[in-house]
Amino acid sequence: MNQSSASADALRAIFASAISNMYQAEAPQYRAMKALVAETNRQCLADDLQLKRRLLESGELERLDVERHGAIRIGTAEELATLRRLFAIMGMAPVGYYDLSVAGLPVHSTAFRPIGESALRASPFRIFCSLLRPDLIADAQAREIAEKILAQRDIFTPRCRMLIDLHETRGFDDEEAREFITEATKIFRWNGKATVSSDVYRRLYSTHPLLADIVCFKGPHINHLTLHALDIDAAHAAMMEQHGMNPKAIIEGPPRRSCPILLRQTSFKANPEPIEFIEEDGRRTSGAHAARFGEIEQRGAALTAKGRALYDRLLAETQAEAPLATDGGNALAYHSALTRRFAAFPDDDEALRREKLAYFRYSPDAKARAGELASRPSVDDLLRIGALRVEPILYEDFLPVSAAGIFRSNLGDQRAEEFTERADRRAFEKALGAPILNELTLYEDEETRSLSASLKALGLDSVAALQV
Ligand code: OOG
Ligand code: NI
Repeated sequence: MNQSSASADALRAIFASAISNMYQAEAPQYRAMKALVAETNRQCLADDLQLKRRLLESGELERLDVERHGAIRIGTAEELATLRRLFAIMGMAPVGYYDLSVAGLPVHSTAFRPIGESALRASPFRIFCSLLRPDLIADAQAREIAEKILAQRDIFTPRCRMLIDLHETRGFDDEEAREFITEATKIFRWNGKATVSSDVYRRLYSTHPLLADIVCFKGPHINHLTLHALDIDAAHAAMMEQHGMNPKAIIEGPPRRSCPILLRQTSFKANPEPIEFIEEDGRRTSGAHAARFGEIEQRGAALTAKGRALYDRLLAETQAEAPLATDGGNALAYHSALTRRFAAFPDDDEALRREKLAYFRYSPDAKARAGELASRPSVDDLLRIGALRVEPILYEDFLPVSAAGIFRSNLGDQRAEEFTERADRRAFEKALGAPILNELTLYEDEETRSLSASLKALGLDSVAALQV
């Protein structure tokens, strides 16, 4: 066998582009949003030549139109465990545990994503993956119906399962790599032919709209893809102006800042699409189902646990002060409360670093020579004389409150139902068959690694050479 030369990074990039093409063909609304975002990004670049140069130099310009993430919802532990093995082939590992029970959603989630700067640069594509939690469905009869249907479906083709096994034992040749992408993409396609009767659909929908979306179809269709907006406020405004786009009233996450933090995101809302049921007597009847939408995001610095606690507190204060109405009618009041509360969050890189609110990547200045340095300089000394440089590490993960907001605006669910918080990370990991990586550890490791490599490059081999 001739081993395929396609790396995990290359497979992920090809997969992301296959998923994008498929979703654009399936969802014209998304295609329209993609065109609109490309246009606002173009505007942004025309207005800010410095930004354009920076993106050009980092290679980001050519990847601007590439999707940053997609999302799926799955029904069983077996589906999750097999998806973990499938995504591993494309260099995507489960990072972060998101408990969505707090928001009244009977799911918990992780993100399958690339790890490390070079992999993220090669292709940033992630899949936000939510697993149904039958234990949160109070209606025992609905739960039973759902579990029975899920037990009967196989979201993978036999060939797909075979290719996963094959890769784990001996890798792919070129033909198998190509086939793998085709088989993997198929899992996530839209199929408007529900596998259930209209009665069963309605029964599950009235129990929880998510239950119907997860259970009634052949597989876990992509429910949205997400594009990078250079200026998310401008892109959101453009979505508001576009006739029939129907965007969410707000941008989830922190307010606009000069030093962006975490993740800001917004979406247009899912529209009902025609589907077919299969009735008990074999007749096909028609119905409608709203599940699929499009999203934009803009990312900023990854926060430390301390920074994240501050973010969570300010966001909770905002929500207490100006609870967002389900129809988003008070978006302006929400927005002004958000801006006011977040004035308490330092908005310059140096303060974020000094107060240990965000993670930073260090790099040495090649021109600085060890001889010019004080004998036991501190990191601050090195920064002051320009021997060390820092830039915030980008946040590559998700935010549970934002995710809940995105879910909610797309479920057509008007009930303000709340479950009590019932995180169950252990159960998720058991289903996954592997531990979930901790995102904070990844950022912290990267910060530590970049600092020690920089010191080494400056001839300050160990931390002992530093004043602490
Ligand atoms: C996932 C929503 C979460 C995000 O960007 O926070 C998400 C879903 O609706 O299935 O994708
Ligand atoms: Ni999303």
